[in-house]
Amino acid sequence: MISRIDLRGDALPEGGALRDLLPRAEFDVEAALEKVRPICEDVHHRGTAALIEYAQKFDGVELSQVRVPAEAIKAALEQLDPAVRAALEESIRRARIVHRNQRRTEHTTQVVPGGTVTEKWVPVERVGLYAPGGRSVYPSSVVMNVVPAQEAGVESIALASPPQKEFDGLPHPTILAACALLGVDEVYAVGGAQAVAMFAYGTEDCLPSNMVTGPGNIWVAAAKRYFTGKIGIDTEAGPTEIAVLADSTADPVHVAADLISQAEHDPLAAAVLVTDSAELADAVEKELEPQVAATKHVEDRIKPALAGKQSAIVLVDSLEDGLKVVDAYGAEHLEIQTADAAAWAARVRNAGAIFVGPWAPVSLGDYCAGSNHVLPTGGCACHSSGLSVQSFLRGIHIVDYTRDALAEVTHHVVTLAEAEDLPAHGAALKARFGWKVPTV
Ligand code: HSO
Ligand code: ZN
Repeated sequence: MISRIDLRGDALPEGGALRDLLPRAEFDVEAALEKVRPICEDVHHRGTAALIEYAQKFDGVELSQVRVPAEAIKAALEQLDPAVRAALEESIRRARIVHRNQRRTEHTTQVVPGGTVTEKWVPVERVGLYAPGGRSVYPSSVVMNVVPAQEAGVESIALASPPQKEFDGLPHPTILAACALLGVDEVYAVGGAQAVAMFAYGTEDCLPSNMVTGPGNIWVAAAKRYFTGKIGIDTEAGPTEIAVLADSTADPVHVAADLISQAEHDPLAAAVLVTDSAELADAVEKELEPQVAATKHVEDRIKPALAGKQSAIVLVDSLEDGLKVVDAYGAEHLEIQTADAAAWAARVRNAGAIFVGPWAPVSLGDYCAGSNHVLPTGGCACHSSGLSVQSFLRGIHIVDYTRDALAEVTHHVVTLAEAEDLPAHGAALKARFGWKVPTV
């Protein structure tokens, strides 16, 4: 069901070479880009008419408008199962506590007497959030996108989610109900690349956004790549990944359950166990069989995900080597199920989020830990973070110098400008002092 990679014996290779030995899904966004480009440009030129056509073509629904009426959002909340409502409210409450703490404060640094640099934090004005439909209807992802944007102070938040045939062309009712709970009233029944294009270019119904965030399938990822550099984009979301660093103290029942939990997302999802214990490896492998058999999305997602080349049990000589492996891998989610888990967790450099010890499974983080579940995948954890308040803020430097403070440093600026063959840069300062370098 799951392959093995045995890295015991020889010394581990370093960095990139080690990474090449580790499993990873192929997620060819470049190829999808070719298909996505004409869709985006069509939305640019024909606006809502194009969106309605794509809803018919890709989602099989006839829409007369793409904006979801306020009554439909209200009705979705009224019809929401009370237990789901209570759970979503708790998820929102916990996420708010954590994300509120991420707010940045303005900082003024006095560089020299009379010379200050203030960094002020300004929210992005308008963001478009994407919530997938189809296989992955995740109201929890609505929470994870909306809460940081709101806590950052974003004024204008719009959300798009694919129209669903069985709900009269509206997005899934739980998505709409989550919007209602979060106070998001601008919602569009638009899916895929066309939703990203709608947000990026704007249409007659939807103002353009400065930024688009949210997970999605390969078409959404390709559209985000298409607009990178034109608008703000969070990291491209690839298939979900879980890595578990475990030793002989780990409970194989927990480890197997956690690997399966993320394999449940997608046939391309990755489940990787890194362990120095061959006994644990055997026990987890044995445990996978009955647990997989007892769950739901077995044939279409879990089995292909576990059997795919992106998943493996990696055997190492020691936890020190295991640490090197998980750092080289840079998992979206990393669980540490070892003795002294907190100490090992503190040493990890590369992971989207780290889950410490036996009582912090990834599923907790997916819904109710307070942490964000929109996290970097595909090794991007080596350079990027998950979604946070910071994702929606810009730090702007405000430079304020007095005449004396400028005079004092002018000779340095003029020297550097000349060294770069940019004399007009120096002249901009000299112009203020009778075209001379002031002596102070
Ligand atoms: N594990 C997914 C998020 C999710 N799980 C949504 C359940 N619902 C990616 O972090
Ligand atoms: Zn999940």
